[in-house]
Amino acid sequence: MHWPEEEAARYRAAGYWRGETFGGLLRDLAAAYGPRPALISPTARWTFRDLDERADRLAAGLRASGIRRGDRVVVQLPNVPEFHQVCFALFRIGAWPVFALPGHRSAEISYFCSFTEAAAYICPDDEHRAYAPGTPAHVLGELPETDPDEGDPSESGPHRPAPGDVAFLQLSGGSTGLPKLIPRTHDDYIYSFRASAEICALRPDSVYLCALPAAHNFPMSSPGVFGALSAGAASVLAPDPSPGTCFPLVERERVTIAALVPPLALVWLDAAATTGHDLSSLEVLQVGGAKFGREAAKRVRPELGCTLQQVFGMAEGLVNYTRLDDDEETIVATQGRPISPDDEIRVLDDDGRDSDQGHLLTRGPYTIRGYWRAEEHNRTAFTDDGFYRTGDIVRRTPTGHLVVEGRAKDQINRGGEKISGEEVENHLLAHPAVHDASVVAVPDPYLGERACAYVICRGDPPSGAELRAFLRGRGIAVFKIPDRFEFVDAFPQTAVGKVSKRHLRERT
Ligand code: AMP
Ligand code: DBH
Repeated sequence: MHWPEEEAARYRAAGYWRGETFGGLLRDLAAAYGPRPALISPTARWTFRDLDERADRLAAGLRASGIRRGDRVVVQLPNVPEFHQVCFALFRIGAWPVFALPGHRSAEISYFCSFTEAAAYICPDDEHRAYAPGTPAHVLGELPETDPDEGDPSESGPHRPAPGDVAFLQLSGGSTGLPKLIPRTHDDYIYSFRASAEICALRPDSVYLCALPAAHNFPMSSPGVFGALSAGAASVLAPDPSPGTCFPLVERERVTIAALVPPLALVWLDAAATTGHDLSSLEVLQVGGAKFGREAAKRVRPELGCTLQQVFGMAEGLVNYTRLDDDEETIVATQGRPISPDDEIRVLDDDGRDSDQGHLLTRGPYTIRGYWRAEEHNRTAFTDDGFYRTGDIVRRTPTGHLVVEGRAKDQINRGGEKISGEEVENHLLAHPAVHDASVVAVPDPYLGERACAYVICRGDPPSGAELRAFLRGRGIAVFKIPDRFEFVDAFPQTAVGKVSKRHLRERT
């Protein structure tokens, strides 16, 4: 799961890993930027000092409730300052947040809690408690804050989290039956967002808008709220990403940089044409999570008056950015180049030979070497020498920029929301009338892709509406419910007799 010592030493010597922890980083930021705004929501304004003190008070309360270093705690919260308070409180204890998304429901939450043997579940309201019946829950609004003890055990002594320790578990979008958990360390993650903040030219008077779910890796670290904090900049937490909510916030807080997925960027572009709100403070619009088409990308500068930055990243590590000073053609036509000079990129054809276009593999100072407790899956997801097989098909330009051309993994990218085909198939197979199911991506002009379920039934097929209701009843996140159902007698097969998802995709 960890980097070989030789490579770790190299990353330290290069100055990427600086031997810091999240708890210590926030302490230093509070000392440097104390009274400046750190987290802003429509109803709250927390300074760096507020965040530091409130993280301590919550760490003390959570410790009193029995949470210890190394415990896992499933965190599912909306975009509120308490989300980051919870993160830093757990980081200081050395307990690991497991970052669920707001859309996750009982199927996902109960799985995260049982698989990680979670010590607690921190959730938005009382209704959510039912998602994790056996796990003690803490509800937003009633988080246990108390006065920190003298000689806080998290800040000294043998129980202090170390820079090489796992800080949290992030979720992979998944391409196999169940989502995989991604162990990120203090050292590697702090490097990724600090270097990102530099690439995005963040400074203390920058204002970052977090409109995507704060738990997602993109708004968390590319450069995200953590990157903004590390630069002494403020973050505005939007309750939802719509122009109706965000444009007034951009105007009121003079937002300089915002991050969106492609479908939202289109909605923003259309709304900007007629808005009465002043968006002139925007300097950079980041778009990532799914491919942003060239024609849409070309609209950003003329219509929003700011620089587009394409971001191609993954929670497993590697993040690529177009640079703010790249020429316009590179900005609109590529998904950027890696953060680090030590991000190793390999592009291999189907036969495993180095090529300009093909399968993207990567290894580097902030890319994991293995998923958590997934030994068997790790044998195929990583090469013997530690490269992560991203499952993405890319083309590499002579300047080292990457263009995403497709995907080899069994995943649907629904406007940036990742769906594992196999996971949804397994839920469909639980329906008594379903003999077999295959869930694939179909093109969509707005979302890029939608999910289509091909289903072979026993006897009379149920309606699409019935299968949809069935999946809802299984408690899976709504975004995973297929947009379309097609009933067929057989699936096309590959030469070796496996279901050919490629041929299914081509049927639509
Ligand atoms: P995850 O593993 O859930 O963090 O999702 C990461 C995946 O999202 C990548 O491997 C890509 O398939 C996809 N992705 C992220 N950003 C982009 C982008 N800018 N263009 C195309 N695909 C992207
Ligand atoms: O899609 C992603 O997972 C993603 C996109 C942009 C990501 O993890 C990131 C930037 O860090």
